[in-house]
Amino acid sequence: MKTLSPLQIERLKYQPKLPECLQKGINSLELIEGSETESVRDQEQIKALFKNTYGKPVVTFKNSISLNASDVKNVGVILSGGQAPGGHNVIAGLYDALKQANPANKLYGFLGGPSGIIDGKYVEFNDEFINQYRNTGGFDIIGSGRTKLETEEQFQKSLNVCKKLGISAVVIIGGDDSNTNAALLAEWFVKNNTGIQVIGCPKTIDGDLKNEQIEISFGFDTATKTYAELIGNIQRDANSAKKYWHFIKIMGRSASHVALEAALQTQPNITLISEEVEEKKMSLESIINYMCDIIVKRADMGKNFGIAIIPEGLIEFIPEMKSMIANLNDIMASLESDPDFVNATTIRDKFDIVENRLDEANAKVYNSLPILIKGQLLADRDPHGNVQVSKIETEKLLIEMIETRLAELRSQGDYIGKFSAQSHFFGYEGRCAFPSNFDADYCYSLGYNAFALINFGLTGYLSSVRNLTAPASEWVAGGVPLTMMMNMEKRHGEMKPVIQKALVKLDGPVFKQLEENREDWAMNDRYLFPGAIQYFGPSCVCDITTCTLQLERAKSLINA
Ligand code: FBP
Repeated sequence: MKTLSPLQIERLKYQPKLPECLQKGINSLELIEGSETESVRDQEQIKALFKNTYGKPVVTFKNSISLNASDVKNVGVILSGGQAPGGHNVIAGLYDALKQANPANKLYGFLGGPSGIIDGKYVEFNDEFINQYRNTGGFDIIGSGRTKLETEEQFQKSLNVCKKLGISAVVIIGGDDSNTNAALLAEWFVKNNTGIQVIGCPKTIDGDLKNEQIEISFGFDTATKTYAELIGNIQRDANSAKKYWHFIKIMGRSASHVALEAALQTQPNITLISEEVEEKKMSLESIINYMCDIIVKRADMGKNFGIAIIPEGLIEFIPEMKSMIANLNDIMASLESDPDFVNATTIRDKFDIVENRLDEANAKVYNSLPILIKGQLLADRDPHGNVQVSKIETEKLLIEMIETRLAELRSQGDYIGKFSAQSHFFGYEGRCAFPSNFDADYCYSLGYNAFALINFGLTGYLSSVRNLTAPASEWVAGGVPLTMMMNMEKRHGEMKPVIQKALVKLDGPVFKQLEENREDWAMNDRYLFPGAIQYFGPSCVCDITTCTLQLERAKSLINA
């Protein structure tokens, strides 16, 4: 019986690339500090909440000829939130740097996400353990979880566990919400003179943890390549059978970065972008009309098939839905402990309770939705208070409404085609893929760099590796203060400090690329078939990163 696939065996041998400044070793680095920083918004409130960690400078590393001696350090690492390809390499990079700094250093992995540090569930890594996971997808090395770290009791318990293990630094690998946890924990550790540092690493396939210093979160590259492969395969099928419209919802939470990137890699007939829907205040009806217009025109050309890409978070951006969901979120927060709601025996009873509490206009919108969607909107919020958009079948909602609209058009003599739809949801297919060479290198560098930040005594920083469209040797390593990315937002009905999510910029080069081409792609089939991720072969095929990064880089060079 085989225990490893041929690709597993080959990927274990891959040596990830590091930026040149990190290649000379962890103990020969110099830290360059920039000027003081401010949070992106709500400066006074953020400063008051993060008295000890606010305003620190952005830092970068460069080589130093003098060797820095390194004291013994024990570090704990946590994988937090949804899986993203490359998480294992962050841990491998962190481990290699830590052992290189001083072989007596120890790395502990907290099990099952942030709850591991609270409950004291951990493993200690060694070479044999780490080596099995190099360049593999998934988070199964220690597991992940979505526990929110925010209460005094949780912080105190985490401190006790760190003290027991002699841990002087914690690395949290996560997205915007998890790095908000990292910022809160860093502040608490300083406030209480614990001497424990906290460093974050930017993870999430959603690509929404980015700003001027963080070009992209890890996992976006591999996940979008995986979805693009699948979309390309479906496009081939649609173009062969010529009988189905495929509605493909793509993971990515609120932001449409993943859907947009996958669309640029494949050139489908329709791509909805949530941020555009919001900006243009497109109602559900106008979205349906926009899609039907393309379906009807293609049918007139004899093409009763096509591909429509739908971002996961679309429903939250349709103005009437957004207002209803915001109202619903507040109501759901208050209903969590309401016995009538909790003990309601049928879903219809729950609908009634909710409808009676919604404002009149929002109740009307809620009531107009199919039962399936009404029920999905009542699913539990995640621990951060977000609607779990992955559980709302927007693709099915659109199909149902399009069928109704096309029937009306047919009865008016305005539609002569056949509409048969297939729905898909791509998310889990990409979150644990073998990391692309880009993600394997980027993640290893982020982990290695996280230890460099620890070695310089920093806390409340996010590991940052930039200049990502250049070869890895030219990447720039450093750190960004977490408070710099924060603002105040409503969560569970209360205003909280959180890392700001980066949405698709409608005046940015990535959206523009879609905008300039989508009319052509709608009618003429310009499908691209990216195929599977390549791990071996010419570097122009294997190491190439996303259209998003390349277009953003090209724009920044023009502006420079
Ligand atoms: P993170 O922000 O935690 O990285 O989430 C990524 C993600 O894949 C989202 O795209 C998706 O909405 C969510 O996780 C689904 O999470 P779950 O599988 O826990 O329901």
